[in-house]
Amino acid sequence: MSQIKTTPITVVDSISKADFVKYYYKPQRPVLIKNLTKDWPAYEKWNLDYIQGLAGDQLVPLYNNVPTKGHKKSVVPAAEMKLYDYIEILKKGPTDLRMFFYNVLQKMPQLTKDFDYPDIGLPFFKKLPVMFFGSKGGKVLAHYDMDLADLMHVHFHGTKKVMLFHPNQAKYLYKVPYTVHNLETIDMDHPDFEKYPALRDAEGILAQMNHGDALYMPSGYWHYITYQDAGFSITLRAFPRSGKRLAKLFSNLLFMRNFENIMRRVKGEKWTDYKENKVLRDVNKKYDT
Ligand SMILES: O=C(O)CCC(=O)C(=O)O
Repeated sequence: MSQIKTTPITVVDSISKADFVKYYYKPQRPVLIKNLTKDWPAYEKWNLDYIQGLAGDQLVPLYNNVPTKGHKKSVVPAAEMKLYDYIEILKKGPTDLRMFFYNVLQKMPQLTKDFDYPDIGLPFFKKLPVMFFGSKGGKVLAHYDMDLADLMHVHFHGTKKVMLFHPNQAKYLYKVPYTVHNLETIDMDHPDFEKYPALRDAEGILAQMNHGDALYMPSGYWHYITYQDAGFSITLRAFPRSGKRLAKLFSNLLFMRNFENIMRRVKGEKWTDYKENKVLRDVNKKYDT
């Protein structure tokens, strides 16, 4: 079966700060680091039972991959339930409900004692450690992070597969205008190359993550994620400090998201349909379809 082309990510057991900066941060190359978190208490402690034990009565928003249509905002929770109950569902699985961008500092500050910001040359922003939860088979739409942060993404409890794309691959990925993701109709695991021929030219990098593995995703890198087991991850972020990337960050956060939500409110489905047709037309015109 035809698949999107990928090469395996570089994997290192451990790395010095000087080497990380020289070989990965400065040139903006992804890398999977096996032992970065072995001395974190989280490495021994973090699993679904542990998080469930600390959940209390808190309610959490849950998201799925069903596109929001009509006049709704672009990101709207599909459900809300107690974290305890959600983890129960995850353990039984499968479910398409995911927890997304859950602010650990605000919601479960006791967890911050279990991890460290590695001294690896990334200027981490310590106020926004965020967690993600998913079920076996759960998929995260291919996207890049709107804030253009450099990301250290650490996985716990099970395994997950991450397909990464350099920002220069966006032209092959059918990015929807005024969003940071590609067309929701694309199945990145079984791509329809007749309908989306540009995907044939995309070249990704594949990372297989196990418990405790840390994945460095440079600024603007696209990621498409498949949970192979129920599990969860934490992402630590370092923001751009100057130049073009900082300007783009502000334009994404202040302009793009608001513009998209205004257009959805005013035009509803006509706007989303227009954009989806436009990206198909614009990308496919180079491919003689
Ligand atoms: O693993 C996930 O569920 C999503 C992770 C993600 O998109 C991120 O860290 O930016």
